[in-house]
Parts: sequence; structure tokens; C-alpha cells
Amino acid sequence: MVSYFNEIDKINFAGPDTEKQLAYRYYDANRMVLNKTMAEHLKIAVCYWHSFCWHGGDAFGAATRNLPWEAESNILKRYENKLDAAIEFVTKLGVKYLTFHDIDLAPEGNSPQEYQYNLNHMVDKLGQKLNDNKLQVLWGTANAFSHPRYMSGAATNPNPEIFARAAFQVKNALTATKNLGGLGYVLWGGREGYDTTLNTNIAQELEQLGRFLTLVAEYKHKIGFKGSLYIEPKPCEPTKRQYDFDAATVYALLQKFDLVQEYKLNLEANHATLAGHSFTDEIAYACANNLLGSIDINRGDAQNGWDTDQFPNSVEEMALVLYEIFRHGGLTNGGFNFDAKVRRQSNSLHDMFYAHVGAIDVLAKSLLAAEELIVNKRLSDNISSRYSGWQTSLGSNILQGKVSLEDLAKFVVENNKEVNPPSGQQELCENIVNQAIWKK
Ligand code: XLS
Ligand code: CA
Ligand code: CA
Repeated sequence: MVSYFNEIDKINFAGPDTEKQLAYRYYDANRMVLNKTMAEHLKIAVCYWHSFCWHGGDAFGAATRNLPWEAESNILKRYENKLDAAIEFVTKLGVKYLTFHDIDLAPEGNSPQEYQYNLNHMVDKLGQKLNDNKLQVLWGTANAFSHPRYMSGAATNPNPEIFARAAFQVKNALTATKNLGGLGYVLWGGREGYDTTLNTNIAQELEQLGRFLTLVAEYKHKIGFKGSLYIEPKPCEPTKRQYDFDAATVYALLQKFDLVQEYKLNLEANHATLAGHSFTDEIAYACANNLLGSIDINRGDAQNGWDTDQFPNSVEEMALVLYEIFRHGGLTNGGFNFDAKVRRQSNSLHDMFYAHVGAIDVLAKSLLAAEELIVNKRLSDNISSRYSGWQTSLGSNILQGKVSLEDLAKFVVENNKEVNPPSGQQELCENIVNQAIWKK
């Protein structure tokens, strides 16, 4: 096995006072937090595509990143080298999970047969490496958005033969994920939307999307995949408007297609903010509807409106996100995936280490703040007392459907008093959050 990062040693926990850059200040994998280790709670994943496939190009300029595992003419060997780089990277980082698209892992080839051959070949190789290094797949997915055939969508394409081609890819990628013991499978509707209503039959496309999602769920059960299926919402980019706009929109679609039991959500920070929500709000909405599945923890930039996929770097923001997730019991099959890339100017391979190490520490520190908030119960006690009126007979009779509008009108007239609600205490709540961040 070739080493691509031989100047980097394994990264270890060294505590908050260390002078070393490539060391964890807060991420101590075996530290117990809320009855589990940090590693078990966070299930941190490195994504294949941004880390090992992306060359640093943007809409205005060419590649800036030199990926040495690509300096190999035999294409399968090139992908095997990329796999070596991925395994070396995650083991040096000391995390356990990877995420991938089918064509990150194996070359697409020139025919469906070649695609299948290549994917099977690379799945065998990856399977061995996972076993040897005690690693796991957090989730797999299929890239049904990059190839020109998908320019007008995959499941929502006007041409059913392209729908079939996307089904072929998802079948293979889901089977591969199952064979690798993956914990989940993601469907991100890359181009499942439209650029203009002038050429689009929305009702038809939604029907297609419902069929596709149903076929995937049926196939999951047929092959006995025990992991979770996730839909990843995103409001736009690359299409102008996407059908899986945000958590609430996907929830409506799942109800429309009768698939609420089959799918959870893979929520991405950057997609939530593109939809005009804070990430915390988006997670809270998903939790309230029992839809939270897994997390893509990459953020956007507050000053621009596109999907910059940056590493998280704010404990203030992440503490709220983690509090929301863990006060609802945390993730089951899900984890925290860095669907994140270094900046185009960060063109040394070492930058990937700085990026991941810093972001993992942000998550760890935020988890400690979330633990403090959950254990001291100040916020949850505040909520309980705020809603305590719903424990009275009036509250429970309303919710159980035991009173009519007329009954309520009568109650108000008979009671004849102005109700003065207690303070919402938002500033106090915000202080409590800051105190938890500062405490540990
Ligand atoms: C793109 C999405 C994508 C999915 C996986 O914006 O974030 O990377 O996570 O296909
Ligand atoms: Ca993204
Ligand atoms: Ca993502």
C-alpha cells in the first residue's frame, strides 16, 4: 500500500492546552458523554467525493489540487490507489466512518456492464479494507446528477429510460451499501426539480418521484437491508427549485406518497440555510416529526447564497445544533458526515487534516455544551413550565377532542378574565446556552 500522507502522524487527543496543530483538544473518542462515548454519539464520517475526488476547480477556473493517487494510467488501479488514500486518511484521523457515491468509489465505465464490474471490484476491495481497519460505511449513495444524461433530472426526467438508468444505479449502489454493512443509504435529488415552469409538468414529475422512492423502499426490503433510507433536502442548486426543498416539504411528499415509515432525513447545514432556515430550526422541525436520520455538518457562508460546503467552525452555532439533536435522544443509524471541502486556495493535502481536525473539535466541544444543557435541565424545565397549562383538564380536553368550538366559547364567556402569559424569557435562555459553552 502506497502512503500519501507519510508526513502526518496519527492524530490523538492532547487536551485544550496543547501547542500542536494536528491534535484534538476536545475530541477524546472514548470520553463518556451522556452514557456513550464521544465516538459512539458522533459517528464521524469523511466523505469520499470532496476529499479524494474533488480537484479544486470552480465555475471560473481549473483544478488547484493535485491528487497523487490519480497519477496512474490503469483506471481500476487509480481507484484502488484512491481507496488507499481514503483509508490512510481516516485511520490517521482516528475516525471510523466513510460515505461515498457509487462513482466516487469505482469508475463509471462505458456501459452498464462495465459499471457493474467496476463497482463490484471496488466493493470487494473496500470491504476488505473496512474489515482490516475496523471501519464502517455510514451511508452510500448513487450519483444520478453529474452525467449529462441526468441534465433534466433522474427520477423526474421527462424520459422514462433515464428514470430506468437512475433505478439501475440506485439498485447497484444500495446493494453495494448493504454488502459493505453500511448503516444507511442517502437519496439526494440532485436535479429532481426544474429551471422553468414553461417546459415542466410538475404533477407528472411528482408522480414519477413518488414511484421512484417507492421502488427503492420495496427493493430495500427485498434484499433485507437493515440500514436506514434517508432523503437529503435541498431547496435549489443545481436546479432553480427542487422538489425536496426542506424538511417540511419532504415530510409533505412522504405523506403524499405514503412513505413516512420508510424514509428519514439526512439534513445538511448548508442546505438548511439555503432554504432560509437556521440549521437548528431545520433539525428541530425534523425531530418534532420524528424524521431526523443523519447529519451533513458542512455549512455555507453567511455572505453568499450558494452551497460552499465549508467545515463547521463555530461552537456557538453547533452547540445549539447538538443540543437539539441530543435532547431528542441523538442519532440511531445516523452520524455526522463532513460533506465538506477545503477552500480552493488550500491546495496542500495537509489542509484536509487541518480542516477535519478543527471541525471535529468544534463538534466535540459543542457536544460537551449540549451535555451540560441536557444535564442541568434549565432549558427543558423552562419549556415544561411554559406548557404546563396543557396538563390541566382544559388543555387535555382540547387535545383529546372532547370539547367543541362552542364549548370553548362558553368557557371564555363564563370565565370572563384576561389571561396574561408568562414571559418567554428568550434572553435568559440565550444566556443559559452561553454559560454551558463557557463552562467546559
Ligand atoms: C449536494 C449534496 C450531496 C449529497 C450526496 O449538495 O450535499 O453531496 O450529500 O449526494
Ligand atoms: Ca451541499
Ligand atoms: Ca450533503
